[in-house]
Amino acid sequence: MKHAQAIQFTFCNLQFTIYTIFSLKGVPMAKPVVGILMGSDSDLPVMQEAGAMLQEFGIEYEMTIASAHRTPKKVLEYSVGAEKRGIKVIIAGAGWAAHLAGVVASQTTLPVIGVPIDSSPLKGIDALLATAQMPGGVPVATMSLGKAGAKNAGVFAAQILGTSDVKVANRLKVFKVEMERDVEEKSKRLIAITSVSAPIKAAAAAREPEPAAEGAPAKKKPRRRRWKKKPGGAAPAQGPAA
Ligand code: AIR
Repeated sequence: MKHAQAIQFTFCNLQFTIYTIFSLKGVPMAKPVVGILMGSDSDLPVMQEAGAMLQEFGIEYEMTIASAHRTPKKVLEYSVGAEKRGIKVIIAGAGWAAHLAGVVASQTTLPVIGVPIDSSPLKGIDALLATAQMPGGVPVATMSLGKAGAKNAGVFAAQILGTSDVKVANRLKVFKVEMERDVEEKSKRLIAITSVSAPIKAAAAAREPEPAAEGAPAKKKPRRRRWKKKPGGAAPAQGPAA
C-alpha cells in the first residue's frame, strides 16, 4: 500500500509539473475544475466512480491522496490553494474515522462533497457519521456509502457546475433521460420473463402506446379492471406495493 501511495504521489507531482511547463509555454491545457481527494490508495476502487461520472459529463478533474490524519499538512495546503488553482468543487472520500471532507470544508468556501467509504469493520457507519455530522457553519454535502455515493458525488458536482455551464446542464438532462429509458428497458425485460399480474402488464402497455397506422381508427386505451370487494374479503392488489 505504501509503495502504491508513493507511486500515486509521484504521478500526481509529475502531472502537476507537466501542466506547469505546458501552461508556461502558452500551450492551452484543460484545467481541472473538480478536485477528488481520498484518504488512501485503498479508496481508489470506490472513488474512481466519481471520476467516471465527471468524465461522462466532460468535466476536467484531478485526483490525489491526502489523509486528514496521516498527511494533515498536505490536506491543509490543498484546501487553501484549491480555489486559486481554478478548482470549483471538491469531492473528498475516506473510510474509518473519516475526517477528510470536514477538515477540507473547514479551510475553504468551495462546496465540499463527502463520500463515506465502507472500508472499516463497522461497514462504514463510522465514516458516514464522521462525514455527515458536521457542526453548524461547516457543511459537507454527504453522499451515500461506497460506490453509489462516489457516483452520486460525480453527478452532484456536475449539478453544481451545471448551474453556470450550459453544456454540463444539457449533458445532465440527457443523463436523466437515459437513466429513465434504462429502467423502462429493464422493466420490459422483467415483464417478458415473469408471469406478473394482468393489471401490471396493462399499465406497462398503457405507458407505451404503439404508434397508430396512418388512417387507422385511434386505438382505445385499455380500461382499468375494477375489482369488486367480495363480501367479507379484501380486494386484490392492483399494482406493485410502494
Ligand atoms: N483514512 C486514512 N487516513 C485517515 C483515514 N480516515 C482512511 C482511508 C481508508 C482507511 O483509512 O480513507 O479508507 C484505511 O486506509 P489504509 O491506507 O489503511 O488502507
